[in-house]
Amino acid sequence: MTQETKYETLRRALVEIIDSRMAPHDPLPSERELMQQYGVSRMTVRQAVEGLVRDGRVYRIQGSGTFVTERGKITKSLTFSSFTEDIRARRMTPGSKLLLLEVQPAEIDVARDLFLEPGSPVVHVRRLRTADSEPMCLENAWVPEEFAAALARGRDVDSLYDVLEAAGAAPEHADQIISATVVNREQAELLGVPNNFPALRVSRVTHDARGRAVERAISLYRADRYDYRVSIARSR
Ligand code: 16G
Repeated sequence: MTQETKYETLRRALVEIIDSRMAPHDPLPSERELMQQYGVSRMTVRQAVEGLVRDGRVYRIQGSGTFVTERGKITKSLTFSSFTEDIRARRMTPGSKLLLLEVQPAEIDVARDLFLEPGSPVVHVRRLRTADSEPMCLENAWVPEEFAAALARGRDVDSLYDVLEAAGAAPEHADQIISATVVNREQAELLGVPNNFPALRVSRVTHDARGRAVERAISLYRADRYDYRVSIARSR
């Protein structure tokens, strides 16, 4: 039998408390209180709460805290997929040109999203993604250093998610921010579009089934070649 990790123990304990003693919209105890009460690190608390947010058990209000979700609420979600799957679903052939594969010290935002200390080593993977050989997306991904060897073996890193899955960290959930932007000169050249061409910027933090953050990525899609489908349901 595998031993439960601190993250799993805390997450289970929080679910029990929510179910037995808390009402919808009650605030969760603070990070500090949870750290003290369960004798775990801030990162473990963050991972556990993050898992509950993903499961729709709690919700966050920036600057206010984390609160218990109303039961029966429908959680809005985007379909989770890889670039390779997205392109195949459109009956095109996915391609990948590796531009950079390098171990670097994590910048503050990458470290925060991967639950690492700033400056910890991470692997930076920069790729130009193509569909039927046409440039479609420029992708920067940072993954924990433990996957460096697996990535180096993966030749051109045709599918990052296949590599992660083979290494026992199959991506399962992602939090995304989608915004509009324009490409700079270097990006324009790689994507084969004029300077200042419109693009869709998708910033993603990806977790595996155990709640580990396995990827922080920024995908820059040509606005003329990519759209995003969102399934949403009324919550009331
Ligand atoms: C998607 C992901 C990207 C991930 C890639 C893996 C978005 C916005 N981004 O492009 O974060 O690295 O898929 O695809 O969905 P791959 O397995 O084909 O390399």
